[in-house]
Parts: sequence; structure tokens; C-alpha cells
Amino acid sequence: MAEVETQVRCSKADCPVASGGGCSEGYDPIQSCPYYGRTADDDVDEGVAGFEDRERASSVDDDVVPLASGEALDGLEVDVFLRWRPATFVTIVGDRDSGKTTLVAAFYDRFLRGPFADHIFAGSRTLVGLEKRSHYARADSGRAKPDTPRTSISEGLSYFHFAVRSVALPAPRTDLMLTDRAGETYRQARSNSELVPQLTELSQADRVVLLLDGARIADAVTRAGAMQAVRQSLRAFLDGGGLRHESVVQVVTTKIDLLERHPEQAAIRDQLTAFKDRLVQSFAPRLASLTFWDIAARDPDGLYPPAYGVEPLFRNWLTPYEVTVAPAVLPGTLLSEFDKLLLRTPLETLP
Ligand SMILES: Nc1nc2c(ncn2[C@@H]2O[C@H](COP(=O)(O)OP(=O)(O)OP(=O)(O)O)[C@@H](O)[C@H]2O)c(=O)[nH]1
Ligand SMILES: [Mg+2]
Repeated sequence: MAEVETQVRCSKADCPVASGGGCSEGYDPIQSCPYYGRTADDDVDEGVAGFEDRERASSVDDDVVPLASGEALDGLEVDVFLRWRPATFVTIVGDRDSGKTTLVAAFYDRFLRGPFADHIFAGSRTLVGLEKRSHYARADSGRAKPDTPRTSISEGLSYFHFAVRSVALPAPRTDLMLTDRAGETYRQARSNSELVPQLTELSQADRVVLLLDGARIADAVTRAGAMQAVRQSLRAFLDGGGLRHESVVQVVTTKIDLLERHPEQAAIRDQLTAFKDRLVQSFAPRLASLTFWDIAARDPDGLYPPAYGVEPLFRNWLTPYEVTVAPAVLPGTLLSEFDKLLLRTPLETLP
């Protein structure tokens, strides 16, 4: 029993954490160490230690062993990944500056601080990419306020990989793929639904997270445009086939720190409520689910904790969506008492 616990807690063979001591890599808390919570098996075929093994081997013979870059993955690399592990896909959509990359970076930073939503970070194929997206938010970038590098159109579609494991050990690991793309591409697609089929991340998604930019909502001049952008995106994605009856869509208002401190907070809340009601009326019947969430991924003034509001979203991503299938409408008129019995039978008792 003790042996199982040892294997699960740290994948470094010589690390004292495995026997109840401190982290040999110097991480504090120990959960932020990329080796923590991993099994030796994890490191054989992927992750930080696996990457280091390949790096060492490649210095011996560069032609034989491919070197994993740790950068964000593209579609082909994700296909290779899926050959050996399933993953849950979270597609993050939004206009320029709406907060897509910051959400990914904040999610990563939150895991580096320790367990998040009863889960620990169990490795990533894209550590270098995540570090680059997080750098401007750190003090050593020399910036007075945290920031995020802009995503350019030429980067195309990027996937960021997170392997997470429940703190209730031993527990199976879950692999999440979070997407990122330049907001400009989404702006073009919502103006022209013929471009939607090129957004392959929509049909692949287990969750489509559509960002409503809180900074634009906070400004009376840009407010209507920000709401219109979300509405237009939903319409274009549905018309262009990117979203379907099976799609689970989460409209997430970002930068909520700017709204909850706003002098017109109450009026804005009323406008948002009316807007969401209209979205539900227009689009909910065409989707599996349409829900609304609020986050402040990274309040630059630090009044809201990092990744504020992201925890319930993350828990939702980890929970497989149960599709409730509506019973087929029975054709014809039901005349006999036996037929009518069908109408009186509770749905859950029907085969
Ligand atoms: N106040 C506040 N600002 C935020 C928050 N999240 C992100 N921002 C800021 O919003 C700006 C845009 O964020 P990005 O994550 O780069 O937006 P994006 O959607 O990736 O934009 P593109 O890459 O251009 O498509 C940055 O200056 C962030 O610092 C937040 O929770 N609160
Ligand atoms: Mg970006």
C-alpha cells in the first residue's frame, strides 16, 4: 500500500518527497513541481521527464530521436497525441483582447501555485508555450502591470495541453486541450459564415467557451458592440455548421473586476441580464446547452484572486456532458386506452 503511494507522489526516483521529505527540485508548495503527482509510467512516454530523456538521447543521435519542443501543439500534433490518449477539448473563442490567452495563462499559473479545484497539475506537453504566454504576467518580465502577448493571425490554431489529476490519490488522470487563436480570425468568421468550416476547433470541442469582453462592456461606447459580437458569433457559427444541436456553449464574461467596481454596476447588470435572456431565446433551442459564467482571469490591480471564477468552469469541463435525448414524437392520433397510456407514462420509465 505504501509502495503505491510512493509511486504516485513523485516520479523522480531519487526525490525525498516520495519518502515524505522535501522537494529535490526546490518547489514550494511541492504540488507545483512538474514531477509531483506523476507516476513513473507517465514519464516514460510524455511530460517533463520524458522530454528530458528524449533531449538527452537526441544529443547522442539527432537523426533518431525527435525532440519535443514544449511549444503549443498544432492540429497534426494533437492527432498524434490522440492516438495514445483521449483528451477533453475546450475551444476558447472571442474577439481581439477579450482575454483568451490570459485565461489559458491564468489557468496554468493557478496550477503552479498548488492544487486547484481539488486537482493537481500532472504535466503538460506544452510547458514552453505556456511559460511564454505567462511571462509578461511575472515580475521578472520587468513590466509594472501584468500583461499578455498578443496572439497573431499567423500563429493559426494553438492547443495547450494540461494533464490534471484529482488530489484524491490514486486517481485517473485527465488530459485537457485548451485552444487559442487570434481574435481577428474569429472576427472575420463571424462576419462571414463561409469561413466557419475552417474553424475546426468548433466541431471538435467538448465545450465552446465564447468570451464576452468585460472591458468593452464597462465602456458605454463599446458595450453594444461587444454584445453584438457574441450574438453574431453564435449566429454565424450555427449557420456555418461550426455549432450544432450537440454543442455545449459557455458564454463567459471576462474582466469582471472592471464591472463589479463600475459606478454604473447595477445598470450594466440589468443590460447583461436582458442580453443573456435574448441569447437564450434565440439560440438555446439550437444547442445542447447555453450557459453563462463570469471570470476575472487576472485582475491587474490584484483585488480579485488569480483565475477568479475559473474554478466552477474547470469543474464543468471535467464533467462529461450528459446528453438528454428528447423522446421521439409519436406519429398519428392516439385512440386506444393502451396508446394513451404512453402519454401518461413518465419519460424516465420509457425504454
Ligand atoms: N482588468 C482585467 N484585464 C484582463 C483580464 N484578463 C485579461 N485582461 C487584459 O486584457 C488584455 C487582452 O488579453 P488577451 O488575453 O491578450 O486577449 P486575447 O483574447 O488573447 O486577444 P488576441 O490575442 O488579440 O486575440 C490584456 O491586456 C490582459 O492583461 C482580467 O481578468 N481583468
Ligand atoms: Mg491572445
